[in-house]
Amino acid sequence: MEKLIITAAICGAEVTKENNPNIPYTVEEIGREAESAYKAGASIIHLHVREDDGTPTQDKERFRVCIEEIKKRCPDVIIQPSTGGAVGMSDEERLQPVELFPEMATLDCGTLNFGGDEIFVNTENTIKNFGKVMIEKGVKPEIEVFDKGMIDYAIRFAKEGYILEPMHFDFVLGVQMAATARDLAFMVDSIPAGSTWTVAGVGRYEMPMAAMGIAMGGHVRVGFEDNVYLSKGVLAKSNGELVEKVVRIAKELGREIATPDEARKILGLKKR
Ligand code: KMH
Ligand code: ZN
Repeated sequence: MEKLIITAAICGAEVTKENNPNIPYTVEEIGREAESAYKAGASIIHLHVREDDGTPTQDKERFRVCIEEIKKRCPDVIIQPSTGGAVGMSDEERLQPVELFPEMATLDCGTLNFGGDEIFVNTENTIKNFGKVMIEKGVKPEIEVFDKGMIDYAIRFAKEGYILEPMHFDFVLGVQMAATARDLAFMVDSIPAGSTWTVAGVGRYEMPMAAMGIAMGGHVRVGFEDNVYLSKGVLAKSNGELVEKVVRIAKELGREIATPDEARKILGLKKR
């Protein structure tokens, strides 16, 4: 089997220090969490940034300093800024980190309920525009899909020229769609041949989905954005602890861990 790409989603836009005091807000904290994940075996950092008080922001300058801090600590890691940002942000706000020409960025392929009254809005025009800008800037999208219909959107938009193939998908399970073996198998079965995929199980589904992803030959995303616990009732001290757990499971199942350069090869990225 191909080597395993581990993505660490170190921060997110929703979790706070009330959920886990180790959630990073400041530039130094974001650097610290990226480094802990990288040292443990993550080759991609999925990046949201915050103001020092924890407020989520898509500010380009904040991304620039956080990316510099991460690169200082983890020179070869792949940095994947979010273009999802936080619920309620405008498209213009969300797209800002793409202006920094990252190797990758997320591309959310549909609208979904995000808890309570919150709706994470991604209209067809938003998706097409984000896809077009990413093609123009040579940024590889990680296509975030929260249900199977979003895979179908991505396939359609690829046919219409808004997304380049081969596509790389992230199945985010346990938000809109359930996180079960059947659901994951359905998603894997639904993507075009030649695509790559990773799975992010949310909350208590993080490690079961990671184990399934490893066994099925896909890739894995873990981190505070998706889950703040190392095990039931035990808060993770760092993103590194979550990545270490994935590495242990992978070793037991005979999957080697990809370095950032090996991940670049698997995903067809050009180092910047
Ligand atoms: N924070 C969510 C509203 C992404 O990074 O692209 C969107 C999100 C997905 O986290
Ligand atoms: Zn995210």
